[in-house]
Amino acid sequence: MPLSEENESVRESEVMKNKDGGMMGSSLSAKHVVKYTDTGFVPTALEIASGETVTFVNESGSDMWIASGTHPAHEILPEFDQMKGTPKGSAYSFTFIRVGTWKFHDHFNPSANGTVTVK
Ligand SMILES: [Cu+2]
Repeated sequence: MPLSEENESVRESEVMKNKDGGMMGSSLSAKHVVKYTDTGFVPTALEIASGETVTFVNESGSDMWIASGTHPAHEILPEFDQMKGTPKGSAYSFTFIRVGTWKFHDHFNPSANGTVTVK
């Protein structure tokens, strides 16, 4: 089975900067999306600004439980934790405030993981 996992860095965050007056109130737009697939997260690493929201979309065939590292304690950013599993088609959004590099994973399948860097 050819597993061509070429995660070329997808840098949507660089392209979509539109913060200048802050008058649009567009906090609901899903600017940063991470898909959870049967082969893992896509992309596995992304970079955002503090105050931005990342939406994790479950496109896998299994339940998804997003949580911060380190499995199983999730202590690096405890509030970044879905706290439950949700099925295919569901989504979990989290707004990152704290600057840092935050590892995340699927709590059901911790080998599926990635990193959000907040600047
Ligand atoms: Cu976990």
